[in-house]
Amino acid sequence: MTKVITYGTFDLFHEGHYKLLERAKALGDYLIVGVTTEHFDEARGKFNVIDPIMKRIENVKNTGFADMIIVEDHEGQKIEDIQKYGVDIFTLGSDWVGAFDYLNALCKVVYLERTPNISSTMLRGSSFKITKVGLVGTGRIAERFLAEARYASGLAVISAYNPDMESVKNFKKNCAEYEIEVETEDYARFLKSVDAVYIASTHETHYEYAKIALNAGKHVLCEKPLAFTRTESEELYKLAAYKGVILMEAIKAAYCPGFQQLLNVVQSGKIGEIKDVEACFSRIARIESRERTDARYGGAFLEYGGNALMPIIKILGKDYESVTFDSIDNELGTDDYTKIQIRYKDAMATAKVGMAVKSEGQLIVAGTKGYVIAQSPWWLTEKFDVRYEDENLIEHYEPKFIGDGLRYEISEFMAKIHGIGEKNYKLTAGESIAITGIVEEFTRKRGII
Ligand code: C2G
Repeated sequence: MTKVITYGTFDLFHEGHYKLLERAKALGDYLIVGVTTEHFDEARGKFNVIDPIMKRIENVKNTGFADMIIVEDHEGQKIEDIQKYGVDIFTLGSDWVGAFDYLNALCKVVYLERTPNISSTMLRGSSFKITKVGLVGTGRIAERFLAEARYASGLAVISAYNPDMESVKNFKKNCAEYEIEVETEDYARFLKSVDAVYIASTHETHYEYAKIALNAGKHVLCEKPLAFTRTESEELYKLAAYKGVILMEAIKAAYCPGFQQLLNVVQSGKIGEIKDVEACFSRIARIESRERTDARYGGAFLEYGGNALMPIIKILGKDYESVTFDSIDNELGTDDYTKIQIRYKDAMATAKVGMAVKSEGQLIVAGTKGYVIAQSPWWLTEKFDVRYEDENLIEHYEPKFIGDGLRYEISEFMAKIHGIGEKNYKLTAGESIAITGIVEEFTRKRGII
């Protein structure tokens, strides 16, 4: 009996998939089909899969060609499967020519001609209207957004808004290749040209820009801090719900796959009850940067606080009992370095942020049985360990992370807009509002608002 194996995502099942499976089956007597998990697809840079895995399996099954369906969830699995199932022929479409020649050492490799003019990517393009995105603000982060948006599907960044001519001049110079229209006068006019906005302007403008955009029925991805007061943040989420549009706070780490895995490990009970979370985020900012020159809204906390507070709120929850701050200030009166102590009924947490003080950017979650440590820079969560009293016992995790991480956040924003994927759990409105609550305590205490 000749055993054949093939793999695929089989998203939005189409004729190309059908013909491939038909010919794969004809290569032998028994066909095994490996269907990829969402996690594996995300790890190999496919963020845009629409059908859930059960539906994709069902579609493969309905062709009647597969004698066995398996799930593919990690790199290197093909080698395992071929040996495990005694496979004679490995086959894939001709878009993969050469990529799997190394499997010739184990079995015969056959590339089948790809069916022309049909693909999941094409179908994705026609199932949704492309979301036109506008950038509010034209600083460094807006530039990074443009570069990363190319890896997410379903959107086109078409315009930008900023009344600051100096910043617009730099943006036009640095981002000429993207051919973005820049509006410098009329925010309402700019909003008319887009379906969604990414707000990356200065902190104090986030709330107003977000509110106007939501009122105009636009989806909003807003940089942190979303607002300076809890009431404002609540108002924005209520407004988004009322208008039936998406509002997301852009705290990048929350949307990264590695961080999700870390949360799962923490919540699995492996390290017992959680008693302490320590998160540090520091970056020595350039002397001419806004966070170092703005005497009112500059400083480490407003710039990086959201990053360090996010894992605390995700792990210990929204209902803290008290928050205290301690800062080292500079001559402008903004904070170079701030420690935030948060007390919960049965646990505590510390967040440390620095823009002119550098420290180890790690995340430690301490429990009654052990602890999780995500090594610097934890916010990418490319590696973390679970460690115990017995120092010989270490479980090491190395989740995949691609690019600078923004593409995960952008993909999540698009998935929400298109109504695909899971419910909103990566950073909920409640968690984002709780983070704003801490921002409010800081801004009030220091007389910023
Ligand atoms: N295919 C085809 N003709 C098309 C489109 C796809 O023959 N017009 C084939 C692909 O070459 C592949 C299979 O259909 O062999 C499944 O395609 P995808 O769902 O796009 O999966 P892919 O990303 O190619 O997964 O481990 C996963 C595999 O490496 C391949």
